[in-house]
Amino acid sequence: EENLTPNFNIYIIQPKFSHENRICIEGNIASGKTTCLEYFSKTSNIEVLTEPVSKWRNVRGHNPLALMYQDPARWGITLQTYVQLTMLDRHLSTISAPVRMMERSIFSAKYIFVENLFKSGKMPEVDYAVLTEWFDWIITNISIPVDLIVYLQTSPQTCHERLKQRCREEEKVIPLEYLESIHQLYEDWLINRTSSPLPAPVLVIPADHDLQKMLSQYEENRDKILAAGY
Ligand code: DCP
Repeated sequence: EENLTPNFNIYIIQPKFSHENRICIEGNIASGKTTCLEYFSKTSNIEVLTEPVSKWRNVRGHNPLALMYQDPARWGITLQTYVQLTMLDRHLSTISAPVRMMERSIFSAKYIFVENLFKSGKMPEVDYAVLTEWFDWIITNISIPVDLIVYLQTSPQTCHERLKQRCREEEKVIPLEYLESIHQLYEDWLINRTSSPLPAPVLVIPADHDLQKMLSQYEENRDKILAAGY
């Protein structure tokens, strides 16, 4: 029988290197993902993609990140639609080294941030439904390979302290409770494994420590991280 369904596999990812390791660094807001990425960016043969947060703060002169924090019920879908696009673009961009490390993923954007907005009653059900349809379409029709998730596991209190020190204008309104619910969603996804599917194996790195200790932990885990996918 003729198959009338169009073939939506529009992205054919050709491996460029004999092994390609795609590593996603995950963790709460201000858990130290950027520091981790910066540390490994000094290693040769690694391509590091930081989170496109500058785009979320400026799309054609608009700041959907700030709008989302000001009025999540109105602007949550606006930010999260754009986050989903920028994440997809990152995942699909041509890989330029045998190892690629990126900050967060299209998976945590949906399973953590969209889920949090909806569950906390800050996103209308219709917005959640539309975002979910988009996400489901993307992951069924487009291949998004991930070989390892590195979970920087923090306490919400530590993130709150770091957030206050960092002083990013948009984030001044984030209360501890917000970080607690993001934390719980991460734990249910990556540790308890009771919520959403895992796209890759998970390596957990305790991340409440000071910078020096964090850097030595990254060094200790270097081989485990970089050998992912082999
Ligand atoms: N954000 C969001 N929805 C997403 C992804 C991120 O609302 N799907 C928000 C949370 C933060 C901002 O975007 O306010 C930047 O997020 P990150 O925590 O990923 O970036 P950080 O710079 O905080 O990471 P780190 O401090 O760990 O380096």
